[in-house]
Amino acid sequence: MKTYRIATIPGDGIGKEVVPAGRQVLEALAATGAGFSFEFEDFGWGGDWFRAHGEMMPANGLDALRGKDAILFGSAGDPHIPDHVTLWGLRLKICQGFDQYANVRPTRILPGIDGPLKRCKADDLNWVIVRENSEGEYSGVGGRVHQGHPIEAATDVSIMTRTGVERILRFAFKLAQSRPRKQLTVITKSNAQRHAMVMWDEIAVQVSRDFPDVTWDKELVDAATARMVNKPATLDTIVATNLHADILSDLAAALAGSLGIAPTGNIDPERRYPSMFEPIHGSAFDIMGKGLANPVGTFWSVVMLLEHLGEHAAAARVMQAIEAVTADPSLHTRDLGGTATTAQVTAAVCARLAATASDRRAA
Ligand code: NAD
Ligand code: K
Ligand code: MN
Repeated sequence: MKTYRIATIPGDGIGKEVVPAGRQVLEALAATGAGFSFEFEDFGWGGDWFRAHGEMMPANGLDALRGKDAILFGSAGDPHIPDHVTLWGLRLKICQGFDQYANVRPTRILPGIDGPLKRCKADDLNWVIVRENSEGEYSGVGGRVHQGHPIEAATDVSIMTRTGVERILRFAFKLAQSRPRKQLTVITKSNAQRHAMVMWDEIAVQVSRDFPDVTWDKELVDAATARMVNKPATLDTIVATNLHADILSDLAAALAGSLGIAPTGNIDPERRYPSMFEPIHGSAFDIMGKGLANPVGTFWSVVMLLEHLGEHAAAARVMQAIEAVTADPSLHTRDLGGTATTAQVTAAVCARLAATASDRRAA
């Protein structure tokens, strides 16, 4: 029987609640005849590690992750440590260290969940946002001079390379091609950002020639926000820069009902390194430690993890279990207007997996 080696990194805040819940779902899946097993290793990196060791993860931390089949991540962000320290010291160190350059963010309205768009039918909102995850606005290049003085100047330099832009556009065209509508929207801000974004548009035209069966269009990022709200059915696969897609995907999650249900994969498409799966939300300081976190975003990330491992039947089983649970309003957490706890939702998904396993045995 195949054994997958999975690293779990809960990190901070509600990451410490939702990642153990995600692991429970994977364990329930393996226990119900999935035909494979997991070997987990848990890494206690994050704010607590920083207080003890002065860094968010050990200097050789990537070496400990290198041999894993996948990583399940929670959140980096601690109320007592500046956000740029926690983010760059942990999550971005892994994403950039393992060149996980494609960040894939599916969004759709799950059964039983009401989005804020009253005119939108569930089928009208079914998107995958592809986020460039290795450079651009989050290149980390820049600095401050004359700090604290009136003449202080500061820069965050957005670096886009032809190689980096071409590989993410190629990935997005390929993903669009694999979906039923074969449709891609390329989002830029090439009217105002007249260098890198113009290059992005040019490369999109070049890459599109290799995908004649994909219908594609361009949209400026500000107009794209309005289109997401007013005409959601006109979008399918979307590709955008690191910063633009970061913002658009929180909007997408909110339109689909809650930040708490949205998943993501930080993917190395060339499979040189392990890929990392996580809910798109952060540490949620306002609800941490209270058992109120919605674990659905983590469970959906587990589905993406299973798909990445090639376990498509198991992935479909977990997705069906999630949808059966969201369809029941008594199992909605507070962000969805309900009263269920993280533990209750987790138990319900695990029970559903057990039930479908006995159905399969009976069949
Ligand atoms: P956040 O996602 O943590 O929270 C935003 C709002 O959404 C809060 O009101 C929160 O309660 C709610 N929310 C988020 N996830 C939820 C869930 N699963 N269930 C129910 N409600 C949920 O964003 P923020 O407040 O901007 O950031 C808090 C910290 O998290 C910061 O330190 C930030 O840097 C960090 N962060 C980390 C990541 C990451 O590691 N990938 C992503 C985003 C934010
Ligand atoms: K996260
Ligand atoms: Mn974000």
